[in-house]
Amino acid sequence: MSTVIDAGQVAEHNAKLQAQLQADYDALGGMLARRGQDIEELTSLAQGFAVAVPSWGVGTGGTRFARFPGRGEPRNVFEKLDDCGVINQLTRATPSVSLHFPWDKPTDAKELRDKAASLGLFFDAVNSNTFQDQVGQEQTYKYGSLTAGSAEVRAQAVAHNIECIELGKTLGSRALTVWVGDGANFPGQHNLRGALERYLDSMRKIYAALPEDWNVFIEHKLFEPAFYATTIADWGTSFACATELGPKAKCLVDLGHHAPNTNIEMIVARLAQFGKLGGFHFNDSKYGDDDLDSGSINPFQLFLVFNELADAALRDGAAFKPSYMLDQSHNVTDPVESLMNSAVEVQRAFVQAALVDRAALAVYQQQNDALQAAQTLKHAFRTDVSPILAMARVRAGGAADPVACYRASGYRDRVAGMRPAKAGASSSGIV
Ligand code: AOS
Ligand code: ZN
Ligand code: ZN
Ligand code: ZN
Repeated sequence: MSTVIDAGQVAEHNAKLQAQLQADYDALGGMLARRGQDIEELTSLAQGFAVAVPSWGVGTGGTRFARFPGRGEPRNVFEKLDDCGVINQLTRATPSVSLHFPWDKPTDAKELRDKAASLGLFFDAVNSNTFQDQVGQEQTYKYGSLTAGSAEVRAQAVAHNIECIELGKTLGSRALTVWVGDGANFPGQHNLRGALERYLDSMRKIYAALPEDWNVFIEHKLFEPAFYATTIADWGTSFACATELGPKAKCLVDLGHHAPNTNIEMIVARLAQFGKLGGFHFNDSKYGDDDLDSGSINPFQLFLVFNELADAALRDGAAFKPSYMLDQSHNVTDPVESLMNSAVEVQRAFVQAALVDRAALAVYQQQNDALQAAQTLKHAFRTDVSPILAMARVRAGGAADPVACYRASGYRDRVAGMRPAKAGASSSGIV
């Protein structure tokens, strides 16, 4: 496997931090042992964690107002993969990439698959895009795609999704994520029930094109770009559609796609209970679909989501395997740094959730001891598992401190020289 950053540089970085890391690790190990927890088990658990990187995340996102390009932005999917390779090389937590078509459409799929393999990467769910018009496209999505009143528009949107499945098959993906911005901006603009009927009709055709071992993930979102009535606005609609379509259809929860203060962990619990939790788009938000870095605003919520996932894993065993993906927009940071940090923050929540004393929690719940039940969760959440995460990375060949190692490597300067700025590089401002 080729590495993007010189492996010697990573080893040198780790050597400098090794004594300090070992001391912190031993101290944490002692504390956890007193609680009856084995740090080695937690470290191997952390090593087993993986979250996919979105190809669109390695470029600067932009907003509806402007996009301020960063230095050395990837100009095509091959360069995006190089950046994803760095993220995984240093974090060892992101071995897969989620592609978005047509942004990432390869001229030669095999070449793309080989490139990924050479970096030790593989492809996660593929994403379709019927929320923009592409140059040369026959029908416009201005008034919807899978739900459009026009049969021609719907046929084009269905064909695009089927093309995504075909591309995904050649790339080794096993799932298609469908997010549509379809909806209405005015009361009366369309028939609310009719739009969902058309959506289901389109999705049935896409579903029929899925290979045996594939899933389709339905991603709901409260609003934007449809500001009055988004067709797939909530998990209830998503659940109903996934149920209607069949066992390969599942729901995808993007953390930023809910009304403020929504209890997302309860949505996760519901979907898991009924076998329809397909996966996640992790990010954080303060007001809406902000697409901020995971764990940057509300790490406790992220922990509570993983607490539900840990509970579901205990109940359902190996069969419970939701897909984890990041979906963020980076406007003021180096996307590689943000994605590395975010992957680690999601991994942190995963490990913290494993620290919850579930036997004690069950007793407190039984006794209606709300205070101690809440404290049991807080106790796990307050534990700084950073040494476990760092040790997991180092043991797997990653960096003790990914951002410090990345900065010292000079990667961004190097690619800035090779990738001259291109107007409009990367995707849209919609993420
Ligand atoms: C849109 O808000 C969604 O989060 C989708 O996942 C979208 O397809 C992706 O962010 C790329 O724009
Ligand atoms: Zn304004
Ligand atoms: Zn998303
Ligand atoms: Zn979004």
